Amino acid sequence: MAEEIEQAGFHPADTNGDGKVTKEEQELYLEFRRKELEDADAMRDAQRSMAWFALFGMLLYPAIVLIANIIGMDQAAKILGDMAAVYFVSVAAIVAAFFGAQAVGKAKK
Ligand SMILES: [Ca+2]
Repeated sequence: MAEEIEQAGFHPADTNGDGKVTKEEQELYLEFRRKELEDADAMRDAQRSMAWFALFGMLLYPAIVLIANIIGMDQAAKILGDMAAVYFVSVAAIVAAFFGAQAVGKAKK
């Protein structure tokens, strides 16, 4: 922390630049950092649930086509079959992007 302050020339919490960190500035700074961490946490949760949702959709897709076929919705089964190629590529891209982003995030640390 001390090195960072020396490099930047000022303390990040010192918003009015007088070289001192008052109690209010300290509180504001900590509040800001806390919000940043909470946002990052919420983002990770959202990405994770999205990846799971996409994955389940991919796994259930053939079952849904089969069910549509069995209960006699031939038109629905045909449309789902036609959509499958585009759907699988899109979902694979989402899941790949998720794991790719995770790998990059880990490599940075
Ligand atoms: Ca100050």
